[in-house]
Amino acid sequence: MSLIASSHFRIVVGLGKSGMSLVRFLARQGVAFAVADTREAPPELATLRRDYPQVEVRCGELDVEFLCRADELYVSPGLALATPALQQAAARGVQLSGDIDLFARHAKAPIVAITGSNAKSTVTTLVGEMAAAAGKRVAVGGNLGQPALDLLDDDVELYVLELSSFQLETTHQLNAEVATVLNVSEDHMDRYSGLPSYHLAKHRIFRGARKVVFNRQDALSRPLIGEGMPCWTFGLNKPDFKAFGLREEGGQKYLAYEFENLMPVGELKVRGAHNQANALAALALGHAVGLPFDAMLASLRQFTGLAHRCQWLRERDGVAWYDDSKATNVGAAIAAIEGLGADIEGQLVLIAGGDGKGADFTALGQPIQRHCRALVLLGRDAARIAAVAGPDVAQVNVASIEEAVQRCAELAQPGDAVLLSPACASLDMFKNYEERGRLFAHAVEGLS
Ligand code: UMA
Ligand code: ADP
Repeated sequence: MSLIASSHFRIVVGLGKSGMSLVRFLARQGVAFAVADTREAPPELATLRRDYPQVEVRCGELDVEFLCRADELYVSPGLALATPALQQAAARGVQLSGDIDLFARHAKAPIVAITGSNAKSTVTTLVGEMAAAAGKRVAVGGNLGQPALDLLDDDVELYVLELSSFQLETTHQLNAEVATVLNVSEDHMDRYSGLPSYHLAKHRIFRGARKVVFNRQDALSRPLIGEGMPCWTFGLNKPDFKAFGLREEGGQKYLAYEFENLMPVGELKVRGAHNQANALAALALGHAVGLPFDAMLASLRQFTGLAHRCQWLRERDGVAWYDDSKATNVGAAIAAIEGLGADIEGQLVLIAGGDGKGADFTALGQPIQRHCRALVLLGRDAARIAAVAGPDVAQVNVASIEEAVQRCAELAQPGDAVLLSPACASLDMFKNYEERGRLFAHAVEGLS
């Protein structure tokens, strides 16, 4: 692993979770590599120095001459490909790649690949649980948390990967058994020039796919595919051939495939129309890789949802409290407001605001006016959300999540629900969305 200029020399750029998984993988392969990170003290530096003391590491501003000693750079998802030093290295013939590309080259089992602006983690987890219930040795990870390269194992029979647009930017050929874009709405506009370039990144998931699944109610999720490509759709309307959707019979709504009812929607433990769409997407993906319906439906009946995704916390004085801290973009918050708003007797008291990542909040206006009694705003982009809410919804500005909870307790009436669904990233006030959700739940528990 010494630093030598050769046609087989790689540099791992970024030393977070993905970077460290690349280091472990390349070391196992016996490949020559070095590491770079723009930060002076990247999170995994101590681990690298302890476990791989022979690997050269360069921290701080990226040095183009150093990068050009490699034939391939594995760039971490957190680092924009537009970073000048990376672009200069690419212009000089260095290949830019990432952990998912490398994973795809080495995975021996079929891959279920899942992206979308929202619902990725939920659908990925569901498909993983369905596969396990069907008796498959399944490995689940990617953007969800465990880096893909750490999942590689010859015993695995099925990989289920959540992939972000950042990971897909560096993925040239994924060759998934089945790939899907669940939905596309604006996100990460601080990193993309606009929706078209974000959309392009997402659709790289279909490169080399053998089967596809898409959302027939979201045109931006639909891939350009040849005639012979096996393809299933999902949506909340009535399904037709090769389609999953909702059917009504005897006043009951059912999850359905083609013309057959599979199970009553009321048997799902997760709430809201968006979660019905997620269940249908998971069924479509599982079906595409041959999972039996009985195992898939058993998983759906048991699934109580992931933490911080429209998670029910408690009932107090006739008011239900929900933590949707993972709603870090406008599309996610709209799904939660509409899904929950249509489900309750009263109205919503919504806590929103944070780091908007350059988003346009206009689309939030209507759902807020339709479903919200009051808006409790915090964080950097609070005023931009206030501006789209209109004069008929009461608005309160707060400085902390604890104050938000106090104000919501005063504003909510019996039959209402309080919903933390910020439509923003948390990083202006919290370590991450989990911390925001945890502090919210703690304050809610603390209410007398
Ligand atoms: N960074 C630098 N300099 C570098 C490299 C990174 O400043 O040289 C900064 C980035 O700006 C970023 C942070 O470090 O803010 C983390 O970046 P990273 O690439 O080192 O991240 P990892 O620790 O490898 O985690 C990544 C994903 N993170 C991102 O894409 C930002 C994790 O998704 C993922 O779970 C993990 O790989 C394993 O696959 C997290 C995420 O926030 C949950 N994803 C975004 C999202 O879901 O919206 C896309
Ligand atoms: P991701 O991994 O894509 O961020 P999650 O499953 O973690 O997706 O859900 C994130 C947020 O997206 C949830 O908190 C909820 O507000 C919203 N959401 C969940 N399902 C959907 C859906 N089908 N369409 C739009 N928004 C959704």
